[in-house]
Amino acid sequence: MSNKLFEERKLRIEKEHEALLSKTNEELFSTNGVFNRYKNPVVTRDHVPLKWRFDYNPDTNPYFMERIGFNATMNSGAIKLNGKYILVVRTEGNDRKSFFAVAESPNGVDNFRFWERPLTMPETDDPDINIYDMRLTQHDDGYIYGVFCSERKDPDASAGDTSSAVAAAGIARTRDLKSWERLDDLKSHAGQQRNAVLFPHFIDGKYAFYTRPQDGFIDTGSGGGIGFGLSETIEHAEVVDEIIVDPKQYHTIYEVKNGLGPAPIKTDKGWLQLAHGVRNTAAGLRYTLYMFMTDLQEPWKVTYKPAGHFMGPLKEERVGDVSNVLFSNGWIVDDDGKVYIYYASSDTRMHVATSTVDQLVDYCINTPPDEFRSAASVNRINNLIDKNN
Ligand code: M1P
Repeated sequence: MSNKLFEERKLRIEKEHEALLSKTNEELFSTNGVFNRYKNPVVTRDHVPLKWRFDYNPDTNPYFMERIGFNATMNSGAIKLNGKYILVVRTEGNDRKSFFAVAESPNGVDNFRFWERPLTMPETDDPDINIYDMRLTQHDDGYIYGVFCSERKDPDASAGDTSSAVAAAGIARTRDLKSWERLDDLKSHAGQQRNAVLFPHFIDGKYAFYTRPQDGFIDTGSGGGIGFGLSETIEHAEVVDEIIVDPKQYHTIYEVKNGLGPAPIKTDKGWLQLAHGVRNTAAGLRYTLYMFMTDLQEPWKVTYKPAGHFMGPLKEERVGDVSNVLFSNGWIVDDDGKVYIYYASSDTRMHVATSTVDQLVDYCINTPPDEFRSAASVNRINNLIDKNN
């Protein structure tokens, strides 16, 4: 028996969904000249396929209601594969659980469509409660690795404490982003781990990780910043010693904590690095993106580091589930040097900004470094004025 309401709703929802998915994006003019933002977000919760959300059977869903709701599409790993721009999207359901789902676009800036099903990530013997924020690395050993946060309840939480959690770096590998082999979580001797990133090359025949040691689940505590360490194997990865590459520091945009974004981009002047820095304010934590470069041979040594943030949340980016946050864990560099920076705003939706390797290197090398005092900042401005006169 036909159901008019079901048919009308289905038709309208499908039409609106298709219009969203096929909408053309628009590059915005850039006053700073370093990168260009785009008019529309690239992946939102409304992009999630309708077949993941609605029961299409009029007998069991006569009102054509959404059966499974989605809250956010955020912090996505990125890679170019078979000519497609691919995001491994942190997709979060209304049930607060995050999982990974692949969305691909023919041009990197619009028309992102999810693959048919979300990614099935195998569990370890100690199942994750929540998984998120995958960094993708095409490694010398031939595999694509996904390193992500695996969250579990803190086994030492006192009775009645239903919030305390433990963060570890989960590791999985694939060749096609479809079938994944789960490896042991990274073993670190420096507390909990989030924001761990696998470096693409062997160093002294070992796997190398950027890390972010932290004492607690939210607070990094004595964890000093973005770290770096080597592991003999990847199947049972263990970083025994972690050195601090980029320390957190008083009265900076990364005063409270920081963490590396995507795996770095190799250039002839060193590795381009994108990270997030966190400071506290009366309105809560503020997350911005910043950049630095590290040495080509010794990628744990910072060579250039512009003062302050590279990108901060602007306009509607400022509002969302966790407001005043920009977070990036994915970028793609094309053969012609164009860079697609994928970033999430306020833990809610995904955006893209584009630049080039040359512009980003120029930004890192020629933006004055931080000298950590107001007087030094004024001096820096006066130097530029003098140069311009
Ligand atoms: O809510 C902002 C971000 O908070 C965490 O990042 P960090 O460990 O650096 O504080 C993560 O939960 C991240 O997913 C989230 O976007």
